[in-house]
Amino acid sequence: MALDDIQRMIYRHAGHLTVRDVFAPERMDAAIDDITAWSQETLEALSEEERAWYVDGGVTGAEVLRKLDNPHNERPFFAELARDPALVELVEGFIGPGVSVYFSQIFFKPPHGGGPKPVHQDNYYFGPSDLEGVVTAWIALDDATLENGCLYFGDGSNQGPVYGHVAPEDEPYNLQVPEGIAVLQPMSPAPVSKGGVSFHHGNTFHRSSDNQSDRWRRACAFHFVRNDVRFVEPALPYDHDLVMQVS
Ligand SMILES: O=C(O)CCC(=O)C(=O)O
Repeated sequence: MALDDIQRMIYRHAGHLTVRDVFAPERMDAAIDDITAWSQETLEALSEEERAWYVDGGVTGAEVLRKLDNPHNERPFFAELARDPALVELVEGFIGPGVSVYFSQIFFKPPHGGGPKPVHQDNYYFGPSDLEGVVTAWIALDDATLENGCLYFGDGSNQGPVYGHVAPEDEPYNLQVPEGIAVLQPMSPAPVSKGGVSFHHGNTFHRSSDNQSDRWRRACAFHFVRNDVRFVEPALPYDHDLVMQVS
């Protein structure tokens, strides 16, 4: 699945692009089955302290995980998804040939739950040697809508600098663009239907809201990097042994 010239231009100018129907809905259903089993196993093994950070049941009161890290390393299903030839061809269209998954995440937003994710830039988290060498592929496992917490992007913020981030004292991992800078950047919503992929440049400001609907919003983000890029200044301790080369 190759990018056309217009898609490349949109990505270069806006810093993000949505491609519909990259994956069949049945494959997304299989992905949901896999993360449901994985989150059940994970919930059973969590300590009380971990529970406070990872669990978010929304108004249902049910125990639901906020996120799970590194599905490409933990689950064969997601390793295969990251290697999907159509996905890899799209990724190479943004950052060039020869790419790896640096980090990956499953995001769960249960009905009427899944708190907001504040404005941030992935390149602040990862600290790459080449800011143009990182693209996130955010795969919609469910339809992501304005009501259930789709992503919002700051158009053109990919062309600006990476700002120093701050974090609330009790959530040191929740790094975010300082309020005074974030408010100056208009953010536009990017709804994605199930099986579509929203790609964003590592500098692009993005955020999501809480889920105000009766429907789930689950997504898998693969943070891809070109193979020559080094991670010189990561803000969090990423495990470089988990980097998975896919082309
Ligand atoms: O899915 C979300 O709410 C946040 C996603 C995100 O920050 C990312 O994929 O980089």
